[in-house]
Amino acid sequence: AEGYKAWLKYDLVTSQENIREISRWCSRIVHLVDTRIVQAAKEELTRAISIMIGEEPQIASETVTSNHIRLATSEQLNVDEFPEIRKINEEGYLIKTVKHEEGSYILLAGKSDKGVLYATFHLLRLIQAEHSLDNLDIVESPRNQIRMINQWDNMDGSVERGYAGESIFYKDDDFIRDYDRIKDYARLLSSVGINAISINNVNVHAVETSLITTFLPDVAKVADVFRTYGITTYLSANYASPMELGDLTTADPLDEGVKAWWKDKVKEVYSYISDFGGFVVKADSEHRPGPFTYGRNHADGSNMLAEALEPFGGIVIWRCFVYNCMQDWRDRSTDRARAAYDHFKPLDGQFHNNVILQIKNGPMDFQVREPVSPLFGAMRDTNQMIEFQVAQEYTGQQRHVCFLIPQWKEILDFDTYAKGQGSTVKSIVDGSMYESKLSGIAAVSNIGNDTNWCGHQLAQANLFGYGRLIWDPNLSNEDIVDEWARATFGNNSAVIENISAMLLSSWQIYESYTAPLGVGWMVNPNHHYGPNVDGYEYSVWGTYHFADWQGIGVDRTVTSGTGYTSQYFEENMKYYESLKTCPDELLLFFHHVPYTHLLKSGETVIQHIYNTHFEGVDQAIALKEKWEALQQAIDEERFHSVNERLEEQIENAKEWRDMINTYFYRKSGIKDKENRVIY
Ligand code: BDP
Repeated sequence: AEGYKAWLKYDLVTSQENIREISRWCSRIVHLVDTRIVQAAKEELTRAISIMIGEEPQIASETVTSNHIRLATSEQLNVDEFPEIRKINEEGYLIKTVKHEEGSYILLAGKSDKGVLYATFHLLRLIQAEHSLDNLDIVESPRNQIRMINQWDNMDGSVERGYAGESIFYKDDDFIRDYDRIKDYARLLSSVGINAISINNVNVHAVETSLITTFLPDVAKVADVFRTYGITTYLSANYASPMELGDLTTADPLDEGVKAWWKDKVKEVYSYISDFGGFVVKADSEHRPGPFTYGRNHADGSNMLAEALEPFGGIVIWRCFVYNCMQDWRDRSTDRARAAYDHFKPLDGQFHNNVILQIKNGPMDFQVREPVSPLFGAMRDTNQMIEFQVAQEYTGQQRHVCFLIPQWKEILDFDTYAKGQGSTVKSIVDGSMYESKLSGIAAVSNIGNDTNWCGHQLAQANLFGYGRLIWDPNLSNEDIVDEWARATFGNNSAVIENISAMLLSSWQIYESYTAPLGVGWMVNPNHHYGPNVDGYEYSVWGTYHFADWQGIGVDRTVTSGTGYTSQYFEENMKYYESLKTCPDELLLFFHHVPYTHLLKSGETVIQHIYNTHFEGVDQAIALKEKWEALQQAIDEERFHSVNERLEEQIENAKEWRDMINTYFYRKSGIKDKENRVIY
């Protein structure tokens, strides 16, 4: 199936001229180094080139005098000839066309074998995009250290917030052991530079607790597949494991028995997986166990695990998604947006240096629009990483097109002012700003066992783009889309143009027909798909919009609201606090305003709501028209599957439009200037 191959399609090249050009360089592969990772690189090259030019390349381990691709690490290179190798980091690489009398070659060189593999995927991307190979001169290093994917897979086979079928790892409380599929996933991840994966849901239930006991041989096998692609395996751990597994009656992090238990356990894990990455932990959140039960804090909790992992080089990735999910909506003194900062900021400096805090990009929960979490930059002496959600839980669940790279890029470029102007989130999470020992980026995966991995064919762009963006946060949205579209659909210019236009506008389109002006939520409770204006309004989750007949929005100011704005550094605090400067798109996140409040755009809030909801639906319809124009240029399988989803997107967008508009018309009694809203 076409969808299965995703962006590693490697179609047969149709022009004879291009075939000659590729063959000229690629019919021989010389590897001066041979590790399992280099073997994976060779295998990928062989597979790709065989398909693209219809002829299998020859492989040799010594240099030949005819043109070839040469795989090497810094150990086999003459550093004076390739001084760039000094500039790259452990995972970086060079791609260079080297012309010699005695045989020219394309050099794919890394400081380590991982770099060789990354260079391989990069070269293949260039070939797929019909790039000339004659004068390549590329020097690359990943900007971020940990580039991670979190699977939210459960062992019963379900995937929490999974919109692409079931798990590719588990079924019926056991492993599936389909290593071919896992390998293909590893190839997809590695091809965009992902180097870490946690393979089970952050909500660790009874069965998954046994991943660190009876299932260790299986975890080891999965880790082995990922290792070949330069990816380190992690597990989500249940904080109450010692109790859950029946060994102890407490999970108190300061209890000597508990400490000893984890030390033994970790030792056992490393006896199966010598390069195990460590644990991802969701503790004291949404009914998960944690140190609070014992009157301990999150530093106590994470440090205890960190001590057990430390001798083996393992780390603890401790999530900051901690808040009271049983709060009283009538109590305005609590604000869920404040929670992460309130819990963690006071603990700055108390975490061991093999603990890293994983902070969701926004203070709430992966909404279409949120401000950046104020925790970024606020903890100078604590390792931090950011968490995104590639899975589109609140952004159309892979039934709507919503290309999220522009959102993540905006977040990474956000200036926190932590150390004055220019203190961007990207320079915090890449570790440079505070010279953190550990740093990086993680995201919730969007794949499942659907043939095309992501349910929506176009949702593959989010996984691809995630990897590319965190490798190099300075890549542009346009470049990422262009790379993905060429590798996935070929080089037909109409296809590239329309798909790029669709993806690049999709986030704004989704935003315009859903919850307005940063207020968020308004989704159906539990499954979170589709509109439900008051679905969460009078519940315990802390997710409110406070709409009444006079106005809407959450007052998070210091002056009259929850004081959330005070968690930002001064520049941003003032910026959000004042109605004059607070940007339109976040207005209702920070302020409660009358419907007649005038936006910077010149529209009133109520008219803005009406307009954007009508425009959004029109734009969704236009998305489909752009796609339909490509019918002749795209295979039937992918054409129809996307077309069906676009159909559903339009219907669902109409539902959003009508429900939201009618609701606000009734609340406010203010008519749409253009008389489109039905009472
Ligand atoms: C929310 C999801 C929930 C997750 C939680 C988390 O709705 O299923 O368990 O985040 O991140 O977005 O822990």
